[in-house]
Amino acid sequence: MQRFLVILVVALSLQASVAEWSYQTSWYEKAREDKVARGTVWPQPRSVGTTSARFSFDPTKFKLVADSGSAAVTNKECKEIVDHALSRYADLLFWIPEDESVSVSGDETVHQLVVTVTSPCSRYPSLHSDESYRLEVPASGDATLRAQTAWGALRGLETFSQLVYEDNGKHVINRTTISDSPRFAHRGIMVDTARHFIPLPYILQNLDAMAYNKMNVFHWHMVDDQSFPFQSTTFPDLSGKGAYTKKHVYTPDDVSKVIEFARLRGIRVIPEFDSPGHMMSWGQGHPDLLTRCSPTDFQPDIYSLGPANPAREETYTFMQRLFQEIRQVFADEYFHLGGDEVNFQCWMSNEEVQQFMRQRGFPNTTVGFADLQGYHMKRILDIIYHHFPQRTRGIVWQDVFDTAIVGNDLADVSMNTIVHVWEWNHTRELARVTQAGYKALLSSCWYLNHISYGQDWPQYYGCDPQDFQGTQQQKDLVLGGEACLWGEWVDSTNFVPRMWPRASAVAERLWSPQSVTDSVAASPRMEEHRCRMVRRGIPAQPQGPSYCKYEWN
Ligand code: CP6
Repeated sequence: MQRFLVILVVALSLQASVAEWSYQTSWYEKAREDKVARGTVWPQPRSVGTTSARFSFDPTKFKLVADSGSAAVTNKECKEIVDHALSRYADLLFWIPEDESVSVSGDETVHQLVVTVTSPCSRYPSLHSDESYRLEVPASGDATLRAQTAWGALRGLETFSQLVYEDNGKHVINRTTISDSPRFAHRGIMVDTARHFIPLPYILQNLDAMAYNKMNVFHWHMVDDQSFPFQSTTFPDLSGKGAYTKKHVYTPDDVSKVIEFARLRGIRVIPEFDSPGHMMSWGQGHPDLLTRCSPTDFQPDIYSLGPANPAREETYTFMQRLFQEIRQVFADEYFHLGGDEVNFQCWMSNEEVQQFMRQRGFPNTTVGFADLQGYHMKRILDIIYHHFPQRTRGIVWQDVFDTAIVGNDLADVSMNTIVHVWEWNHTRELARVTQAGYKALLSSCWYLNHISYGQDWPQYYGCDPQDFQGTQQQKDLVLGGEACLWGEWVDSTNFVPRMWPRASAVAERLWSPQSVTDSVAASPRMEEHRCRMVRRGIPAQPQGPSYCKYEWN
């Protein structure tokens, strides 16, 4: 009997201490209150007016609705985009499990968010899309979201979803007015699917994460030396012989899925088909496209196939037929045409190329090879500018601009072409490119494949695309930039965690006003944003010792 009592007392006190533990706010949680910023938005909106007046949500009753008198309902293109977004955000808005949620009866509650779109919509987003919106959670009545386009409505819905936070078992939102628009029109992520194949579900997951960060360009560095995963119907041998295996390919159906998934999130898909360099995988099925390099004393073990062979007319008829197909598959006005890192040694070693250079009067010097690269890029640009009925525009890596200057043939690079700056000393390069009147994109300081010990996002955060010597007119030529994730050391196992939340630093730099530069001030918002991504199922890596309340979904 006595023993039974002892056991009973021990059991009761244990239970009491467990209960005490589970109902007490832990010191971690208390410390965390200072580290996170609940209900804050990433990237920081242009203008936020917020008050401490607070409303609760009744998740069983709250509705996201489209304003029936507006283009969000009356215009077919708008309606499709908005309806899809309303259903996605209805799923993201509330997360507290039922057994942990507290009744809101007696609280002031928000009943609905009404989404208004004021103009008819385009089917696809573009460089010129208006993404501005105005969001109001007023003292009384419905919350409202107003945008000119469906793209603005998407950005506003994301903001609204981020304003909702959790307080003692309730979903709440502060009375708030937000007026927002992006600083740059081109806010991109470059994904390399050639060094490693990235399976479709990861590409789609990354598009979701991009939408959570208001990024709007997926630059698909689809093919490269190592593999050619794009399944072309015109030239099946490109992937048939150039992909890693028959399974490591993107079929036409896969590509359409990506484009549609991106479109519904206001994301443009810009494919890159790089030439004349980085084309070795093309040569598996079409060896005549490439220059055969002879071994040289300088590089005795040089690859036997090098850059595209610019001496043959067939090279350009091939490229034209391929681009014709790509033009039909991809919807965006822009193509990325590459043009980076051309191996002049190989061109120099090939007799046919040498003869072609003599015919054209290109000297056998660096200038001559720059001329030759310029000739190739001009042929490629001519294909897209002159042979397509639909206007198409090109983006090229900075090498094309640099060699055009060396070759004294800048006029061959159409002024419609955007120059993508990727090498170091980017401030000097941005000044030169915009001085010549070209539009520019920046990536040099946003190479997410570069890793180091510790927290590196403040470094990305500190790089500003307009921070160079030049006139306002020059700075206005900078359209934005892209975070690049080159794929040599990245596959499906580490792709998403390596990208996020480091790309979020770039997202805020490209969206928020120029004055938003303090990474210490941004840190609690970043912490909150990272956990929000984790809660939504994006495996965004930690930025230091911490925890997220919801880590196991
Ligand atoms: N692949 C291709 C690459 C790079 C480029 N083009 C690259 C070069 C240097 C660094 C990172 C990436 N891996 N096709 C240059 C645009 Cl540091």
